[in-house]
Amino acid sequence: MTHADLRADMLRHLTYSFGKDPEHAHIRDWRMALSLAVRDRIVDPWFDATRKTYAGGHKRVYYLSMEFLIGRLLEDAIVNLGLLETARDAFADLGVDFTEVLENEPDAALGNGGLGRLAACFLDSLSTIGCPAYGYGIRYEHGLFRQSFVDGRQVEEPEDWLLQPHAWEFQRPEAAFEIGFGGSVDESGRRAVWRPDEMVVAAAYDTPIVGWQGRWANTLRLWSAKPVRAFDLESFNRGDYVGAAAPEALARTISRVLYPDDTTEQGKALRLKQEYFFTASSLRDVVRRYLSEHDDLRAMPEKVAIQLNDTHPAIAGPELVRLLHDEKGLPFEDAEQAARGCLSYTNHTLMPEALERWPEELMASLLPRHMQLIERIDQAHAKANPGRKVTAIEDGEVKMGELSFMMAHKVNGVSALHTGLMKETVFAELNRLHPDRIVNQTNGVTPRRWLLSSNPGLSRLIDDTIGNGWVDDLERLSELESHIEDNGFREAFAEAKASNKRELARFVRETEGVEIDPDAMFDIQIKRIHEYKRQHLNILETIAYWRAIQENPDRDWTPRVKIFAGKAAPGYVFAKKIIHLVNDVARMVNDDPVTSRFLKIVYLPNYNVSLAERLIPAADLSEQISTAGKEASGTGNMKFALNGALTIGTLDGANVEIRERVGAENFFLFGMTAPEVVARRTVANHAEKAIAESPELARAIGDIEDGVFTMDDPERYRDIAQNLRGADYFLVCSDFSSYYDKQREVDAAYRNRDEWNQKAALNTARSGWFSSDRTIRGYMNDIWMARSAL
Ligand code: NTF
Repeated sequence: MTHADLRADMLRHLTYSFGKDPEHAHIRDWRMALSLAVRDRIVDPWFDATRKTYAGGHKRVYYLSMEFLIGRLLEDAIVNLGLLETARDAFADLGVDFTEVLENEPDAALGNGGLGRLAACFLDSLSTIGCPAYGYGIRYEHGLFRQSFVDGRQVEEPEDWLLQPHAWEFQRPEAAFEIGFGGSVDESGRRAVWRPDEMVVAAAYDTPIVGWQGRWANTLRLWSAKPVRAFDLESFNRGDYVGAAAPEALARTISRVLYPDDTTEQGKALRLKQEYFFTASSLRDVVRRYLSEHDDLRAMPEKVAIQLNDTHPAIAGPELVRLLHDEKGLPFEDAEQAARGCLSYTNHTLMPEALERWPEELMASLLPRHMQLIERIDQAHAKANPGRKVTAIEDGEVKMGELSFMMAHKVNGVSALHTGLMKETVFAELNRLHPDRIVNQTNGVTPRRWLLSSNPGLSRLIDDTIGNGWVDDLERLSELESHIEDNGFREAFAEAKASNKRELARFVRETEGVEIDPDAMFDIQIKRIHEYKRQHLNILETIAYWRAIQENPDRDWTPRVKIFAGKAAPGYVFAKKIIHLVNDVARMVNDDPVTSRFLKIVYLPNYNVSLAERLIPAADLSEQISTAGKEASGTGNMKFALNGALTIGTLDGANVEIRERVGAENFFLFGMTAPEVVARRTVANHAEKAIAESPELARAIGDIEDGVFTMDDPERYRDIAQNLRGADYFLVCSDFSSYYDKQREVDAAYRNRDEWNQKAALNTARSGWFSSDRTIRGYMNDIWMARSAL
């Protein structure tokens, strides 16, 4: 396709799809026209893929996820179709700014963080590999909230990406299911019959996901909740207009908003409804599709693999048993076995407060038949394993992790360390009973988005050095290693980074009005704000560094810019305080005439996928400083290493594997190991002891306690200080010295810029294993028993 063809297609869409005269088109009109022109190119490969899947009788993979954090889709599609230059030229002809067009697209923020972004990377890899697959989720009207700061405090505003037409989706009025809630179970007949007393319609919206070079495209099918009867005419005729619209409003609530919290359960009936809503509609769709080609439901595992992304879709176990047993008439044992053969479960966290548990009462009132089936599944498990006391129901609650485990043929963790801890801790007993069930699949990230499109400078250098075969075979980055000795290559590598940093400095100046020096070290921590991720460790170290500079301003300090971004769950008070603290410290430090040559702090608001794409390519130092044993994997850590940032980190999650691969000498390790963390917690007054041993820490805590950064409100951070001096569950104090000292090693290392560049380039060259293509192949081979259809 030439740029003239693309231009003609856009003009046609502008005129005939949107009724706009090019003379009066806004950026948004151009973006929509380009999106449709590009979408047209995806439809044929998409149909082809579906035809090939049917014709070849291929097994299909179904990825059920409450979250898909896909971000912008236009650039992804353009890059995967190889149309980047074509589109750029077409807009040059039209005299329209192409970058502005791309940046006009709102982020589809249908997720909170790592779990949702992982699902999005997996979709890209499944299509690139040509594995027949569907993503299933919820079409939230409002994605993750928009964050802004008012006087340094986080303020949340609703996000409304669907206010404007969504260019990528196709509504499927023919694919709709009625989903029930509540009611009772009639057991008088041969089969139990569930009679719900509330119904909503699940309506499907499909987004094609095209893989690298357009060889294959899969479908992301998102469900939207609609009322069975749109409108109550009787109330309307009585003049009760609000009442008339009530059924619609009630049904719609189910797909209205994404719960803005990935680590604590709100215990809300609505959340359970959302979970059942999308799981039940997806499974009905799966069974319908299977039965359109096959008739033996017992053989379903040969053609169907269903992955549960965390426990959010855990109701899939009982629901599939219900469909096969109650509705299709399979004996319970056969139904259970067929369901287990299809289902597998990924665990993404061991934090007790994040492991879903639902009160039996709530479950029984919303899903009475499922509660019965859960009891039966639990009993069957107990009977098969006599003398064992592990159960899915305990203390009046249904434990969704245990239920998922019992109903899955494979259960996986997301990094080697995390999988090991799963076996030793939460699932120890179940692992003893089913020693082959738990497997590891270390997370990965898509190189299409996280290197090729977000870091064009570095990508060009890689292309020029080793060709472009790395994009779908990322381990080929290792071929860069032999070039690292070459001065020319190292300089070009450094220049790619420097240019990304200049671009970020411009962005920070324009959006925040803060001047940062592109030659300073860019030290970046971006992720959800959580105590276990320890943004407060980072800011305490920053305060200590600031004090050190103040005391000795004439020393030759290594200039740094500390960059933070991330959202806190709206109800998580401590996390919001950490945000406020960082902003307060930033205000004071950035205005300090003595230190500001050496130290700047920037907290960028409204962290999302697009902001990550801007920040990661410009990073020198990646902060991965969680308390060991708490971060299941991390995926940001991989993106940074791939883009040539060095990591300062603990032995947690996938940091362990990153360090093994990039080499210990190219990674700044600090802090306690997971077993040391467990032991340290038993030491009486561990925090007090650590504070007594570190004057830097004592002073930094003293500063926030005495209101140094909050003259207007000296009490503001007393409780943070109190927490640190007291329980300090996440061991900020105990790890502080090790972190502070390691940061000084980082300073020294950065001064030898050539050596630093060499380490950075080695990080890129040795990160190929962290491609989500590798991860997906692992799932295909070890869990799904699925093959590429290409
Ligand atoms: C997250 N879990 C983990 O906290 C991350 O370490 C991991 O990289 C991602 O999953 C993806 O595996 C969650 O978001 C949740 F919801 F489980 F807490």
